[in-house]
Amino acid sequence: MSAKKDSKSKLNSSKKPDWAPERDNPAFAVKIVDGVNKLDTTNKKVFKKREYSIEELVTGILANNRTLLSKAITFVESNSLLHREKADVILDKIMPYTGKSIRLGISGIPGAGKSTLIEAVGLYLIKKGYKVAVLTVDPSSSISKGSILGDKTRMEELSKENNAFIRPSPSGGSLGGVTKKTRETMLICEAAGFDYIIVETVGVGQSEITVRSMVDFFALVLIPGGGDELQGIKKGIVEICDAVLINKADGNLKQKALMSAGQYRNSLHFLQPYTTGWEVPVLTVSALENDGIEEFLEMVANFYDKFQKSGFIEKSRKKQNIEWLDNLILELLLDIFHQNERIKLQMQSLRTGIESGKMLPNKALKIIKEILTS
Ligand SMILES: Nc1nc2c(ncn2[C@@H]2O[C@H](COP(=O)(O)OP(=O)(O)OP(=O)(O)O)[C@@H](O)[C@H]2O)c(=O)[nH]1
Ligand SMILES: [Mg+2]
Repeated sequence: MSAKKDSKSKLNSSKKPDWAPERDNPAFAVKIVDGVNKLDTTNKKVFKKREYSIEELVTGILANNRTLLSKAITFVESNSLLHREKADVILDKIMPYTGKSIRLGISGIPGAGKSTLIEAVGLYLIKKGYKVAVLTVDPSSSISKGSILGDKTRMEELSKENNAFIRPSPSGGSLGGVTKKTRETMLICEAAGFDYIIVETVGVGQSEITVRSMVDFFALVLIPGGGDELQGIKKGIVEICDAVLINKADGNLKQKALMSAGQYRNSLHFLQPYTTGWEVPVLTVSALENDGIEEFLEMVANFYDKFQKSGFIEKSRKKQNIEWLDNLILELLLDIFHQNERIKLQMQSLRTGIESGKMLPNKALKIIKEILTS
């Protein structure tokens, strides 16, 4: 430090700690300098986050630039109106570059090994020269603003790969909000050239239905033993999947896994497959030991081969987009409804009327209709 600077930083003695020597002393190793005055930024470099233009972000996405890709996704995930507008422009511009990825959904009970499986699948695909993006839809994050998937979604080995991109669920907002953001993030990742987009979700609520409606191939991960009821999953989820994977088929669970697979094969026999013309396979795999991963991916490739040629995938994606629009309309209408000042004024008394038993819901609805149409 120069002598000039030293003299500048001489502290008023009242600010010095009592252990500091009266004068600067070369034997004293610690030099006392002024603290940073947060408000005084004159003559100091202020590091501001660089703002990127929409064009820069779009070019960055198309070039698979991770910094710009993440930045664009932050706009999609943000609840700010300004960011929303930016996200809409970005989505508009990247639209022509979307639709080329294989979209896989992986659902299953908590702890079934979904993340471990996705990591094994991702590493396998990367070795084959593909780019893989992993997104998660965590229903808990919309309720508790935390994430039950949390640390476990890190997929440490996969995240070290240059050709992998892992994005955990955005937190906050309704499940509808989270899934809307995931759909948009998926499109951005497609434009960025990821060959596979894998979406992980816990199959215990509503989220698996919404994930089903944004992917082409939906796999359910179960563990050896126990029927649907024992595994805490809803019966319906088996009906919407394209494959059942009995994971943890290793060590002393292997035999049990093979038995469970047999049982699932039998019961699936009586179910109508979600994808017409596809017989839902039941595979035993071990994500931990990398066993069955190749077979699983071959099966996915067969599925694509068959249904891309037949035009089914394209048709199904169009249908999904219409469903997406329907959901957005419902959300919009609900929003307009709750923002209506006259409705706001009436709702409390209508609710009280119904709760006290003095009014039936159909009477309340009639009043609401009158407000909306008058
Ligand atoms: N033996 C064995 N254990 C496994 C296998 N796959 C995952 N596990 C273990 O199961 C536990 C849960 O694995 P995760 O991959 O975090 O499971 P998950 O389904 O993603 O869990 P959530 O995201 O919390 O629902 C971990 O301790 C894994 O090491 C497997 O093939 N065999
Ligand atoms: Mg997980």
